[in-house]
Formats: sequence, C-alpha cells, structure tokens
Amino acid sequence: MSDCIFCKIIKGEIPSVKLYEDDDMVIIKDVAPQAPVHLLLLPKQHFANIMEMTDEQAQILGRCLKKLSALADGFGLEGGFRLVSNKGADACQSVEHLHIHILGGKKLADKMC
Ligand code: DGP
Repeated sequence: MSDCIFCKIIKGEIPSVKLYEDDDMVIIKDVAPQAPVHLLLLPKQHFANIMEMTDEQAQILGRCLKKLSALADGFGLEGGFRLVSNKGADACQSVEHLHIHILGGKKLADKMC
C-alpha cells in the first residue's frame, strides 16, 4: 500500500534496523522501544489487522510465528517474551498494517494494563 509506513519499511524505502527477513515477513527494531528488546514482526502482505486477514494471510502469519519461535533466543529473548498486536482505537493502534510487538529482555509487568 503506497502510503503505508510499514510497507515502505518492508520495501526499504524508509530505513529501519532489520534483524530478519524472509519471503513472509521482516522483523525490525521498534523506533520507540518499551522494553530492552522491542521488535516488530511485519508480514510483507499489507492488511490492517486480524479482522481484515484472509485465510491465506492467517496461514502466513502462522508460519511467521512458528519461525519466530526458532529465532527468539538469537534476539536475546531466552528468558521469555510477550507478543502484542493492537487493533483499533481502544488499543491505540497507530499503524494500520498488522504488526506483532515482541517484547522482552527483562521481567515484564505481570499486568497487561
Ligand atoms: P501500534 O501502536 O501497535 O500501532 O504500534 C506502532 C509501533 O510502530 C510503535 O511502537 C512505534 C513503531 N513505529 C512507528 N513508526 C516507525 C518507524 O518508522 N520505524 C520503526 N522501526 N518503528 C516505527
């Protein structure tokens, strides 16, 4: 999508710290980290959130999460991590391209909100 900031990051039109890339996704560092390790998993296909996800995109996302499980230790997440995907105004979603926050690198708060 031409005006989507994450599509531009995926295409390399906006710089980012890219830690991983394959045919399905990129994993980058979040520009405003909220934990010692704060990464974003960006599926390469543009869809705004899980409500807009097709069955095929759901399969791709499943592959991405499976791959993440193999990569996590290499990202400094040996102690565990939290996955968050904000959807809509109440969740304060600010970028309308589905993304999974990957948070860790310390003991996280035991309450989500
Ligand atoms: P959300 O609120 O779930 O839509 O989070 C969007 C996240 O994206 C937020 O943590 C900041 C991050 N972000 C926004 N713009 C950029 C950018 O240009 N580069 C990087 N690396 N992260 C960005």
